[in-house]
Order: sequence, then structure tokens, then C-alpha cells
Amino acid sequence: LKNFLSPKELAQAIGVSESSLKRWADDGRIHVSRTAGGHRRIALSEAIRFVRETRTPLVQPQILGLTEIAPDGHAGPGGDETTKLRTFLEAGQEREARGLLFSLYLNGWSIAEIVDGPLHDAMAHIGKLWLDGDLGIAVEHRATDTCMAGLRQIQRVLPVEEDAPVAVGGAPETDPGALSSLAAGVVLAGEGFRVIHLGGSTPWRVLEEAALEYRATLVWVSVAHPQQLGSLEGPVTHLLDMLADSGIHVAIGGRDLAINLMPTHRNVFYGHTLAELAAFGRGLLRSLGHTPANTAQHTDE
Ligand code: B12
Repeated sequence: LKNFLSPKELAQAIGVSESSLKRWADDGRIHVSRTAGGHRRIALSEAIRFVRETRTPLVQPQILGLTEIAPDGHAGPGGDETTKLRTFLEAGQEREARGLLFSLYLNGWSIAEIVDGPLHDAMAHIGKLWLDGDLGIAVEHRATDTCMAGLRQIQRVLPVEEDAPVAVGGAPETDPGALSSLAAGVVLAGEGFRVIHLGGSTPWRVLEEAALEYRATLVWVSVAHPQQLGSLEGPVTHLLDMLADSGIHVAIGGRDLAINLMPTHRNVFYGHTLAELAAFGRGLLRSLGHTPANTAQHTDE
């Protein structure tokens, strides 16, 4: 991937003339910076924002370095997005699976919509394959890895603001769910946080210490495997108490999290989906006077 594009490169990638593109830049529809020599250049994250918001088809995605995306959307299996993703993941078609996730993002889906929808649904299905034996487990592990790579590709094109508030998070010590926690982190990055992801199986005291060390504004905890946790109450209460004094917010969530059994505290937010986490993160940034970097787009507007 390239970090910057010339107006000519972006014009070719989206199939318009260079002069139209320069006009849009001068109108402020596309934000450009200038090189030392005075030439216009466009950050990749800004090019992607423009493509998403205007639903402009990328006729030559390879010019942006996006070699995994078929120019005409994505040729492949039929069916809805979940079926397509599941088919690619089950067949070990890693490039196609990553390309599909990225295409959804380019087509204007928010990161939360991609993960709460096709990604979660495809993985839930793949999670049943272990019934078929060890090969099913291999498919599940490989699919997890592919989804993580796909999410990191999306994260890679998000604008990064050096002074944005920090979010630190992971899945807790008895929970291996690194895919869940990465997904939550990429959603927060999409809302404009600077994100530090500690991965699966992160001890509670590590979350606490990392939050203080990295001066986090928000700590997120993804609970993907609730039955493994026993009682969450003790460690969660401790975490909330420790972080409240430093004014650090905590978001804890998972599909099957029994929110009604969780300790209440002024600095905690509980949720089941990443759409809820995105909305919470956006609200928190606003309350801190930060304009979210990349306002989420919705498919059915
Ligand atoms: C991948 C996977 C694993 C991987 C995890 C690898 C990794 N690096 O992530 C591995 C192979 C390690 C694994 C292990 C186990 N797993 Co497992 N696993 C899954 C699987 C197939 C997909 C999970 C996933 O990542 N999905 C994609 C993510 C994005 O979705 P998600 O986790 O649901 O997250 C959503 C929400 O939780 C929410 N969210 C996430 N984070 C946050 C944060 C906040 C703040 C908010 C608000 C929301 C939020 O948004 C997400 C999108 O909607 C699920 C199947 C399923 N039905 O979910 C089983 C599943 C979670 N596993 C299960 C089980 C039982 C196990 C094992 C115990 C199996 C075993 N007998 O060994 C072990 C656990 C061992 C241990 N050490 O604890 C059960 C859990 C049942 C339960 N209710 O507790 C499930 C549901 C499968 C099933 N139907 O039985 N697993």
C-alpha cells in the first residue's frame, strides 16, 4: 500500500480525468497536502474516505496498492455477504476473504456493520465445524487468522491522529478471543481513537497497568468466551475501582455477556455488539471535544 497518491494516480484509480480530480481538491471535496516542491498529494486514508463517502467505484484498485480487490466488486460465490465470506474462509481462500472484507468497507459499510454481520455470522458457522473432527478445528483457526489479517488491512488505511485519545484493550485472562478484541479495537480506531491492542488472554492486572502507563482514555474488554470466566464480578469491580480514580472509562462487551449480573459503576459501559461500542466511543470522543476522525457510514440510508 502507498501512503500518498498524486492526483493523477487517484484519478486513474477511480476512472476520472486528472483535471476533475484537481478541481475537487481545490473545492475541498478531497483534502490534499503539498509536497516540498508544491505538488498536490493525497493521503491514502483520505482517498479511501472519498471513495467510501461518494460510493465511487475503484476501477483500478491496484493503483492504490489494493491488489486483492477485484475491480468490478468481487467475483466469486453467490449468495449474501455472510455466505460468500464463509465459503472463502472454509475453502482457505485467504486473499478472497480479505478482499471481500475490504470491499465491504470500501462500499460504505461501517467496521461495526462488517463485524457484527458477515464476519460474526460466518465465524459462528465455522465454529461448528469441529464436530466434523480435527480438520474442522484447523479450518476454524485458519479462518480466525484470515479475519484478523483482513481487519488489520482495514485498520491500516484509517487516518491516525497523533494526539487522539488512547484506547487500550484485549480479551481477559481466561478468554482466548483475540479476534473479538482486535475487532473491537479496529472499530474504536475507526471512530478516531489511537488503539493499543493487547490480544487474547490478557491478565486483568496487565490491562490495568497498561491503561495507566499508556494514559488511556478508554479500556475495552472483549468477552468472547463467557463460560470460561467463572465470576467476572471480582476482577471487573477491581478494574473499575482502580481506573475510576484516573478518570479512565471502561467498555466491556460480548454477545453472551450477562450484563444484568455485572457490577455497576459510574465509569463502565456494557454492550453486546460493536455497533453499541462504536456509538459509545463516538459519544466519548465528542464529550472530550474531539471530532471523530472517520464518521461511520451506514449501508441502508
Ligand atoms: C474463534 C473461536 C475460538 C478461537 C479463538 C481464537 C482467537 N484468536 O480469537 C479458539 C480456537 C482459541 C477458541 C477456543 C475455545 N472456544 Co471458542 N469460538 C470461536 C468462534 C468460532 C468464533 C469467535 C469469534 O471470534 N467470532 C468473531 C467475533 C468478532 O465475534 P464475537 O466474538 O461474537 O464478538 C462479537 C460480540 O461479542 C461483540 N464484542 C466483542 N468485543 C466487544 C467489546 C465490547 C466493549 C462490546 C460492547 C462488544 C464486543 O462484537 C462482536 C461482533 O458482533 C466462536 C463461535 C461463535 N458462535 O461465536 C466459538 C465460541 C466462542 N467458543 C466456544 C468454546 C466453548 C470454546 C472452547 C471452550 C472450546 C474447547 N472446548 O476447548 C475454547 C476455549 C478455551 C479457553 N482457553 O478458554 C463457545 C463459547 C460458548 C459460550 N457461550 O461460552 C463458542 C460460542 C462456540 C460454540 N457455539 O460452542 N474459540
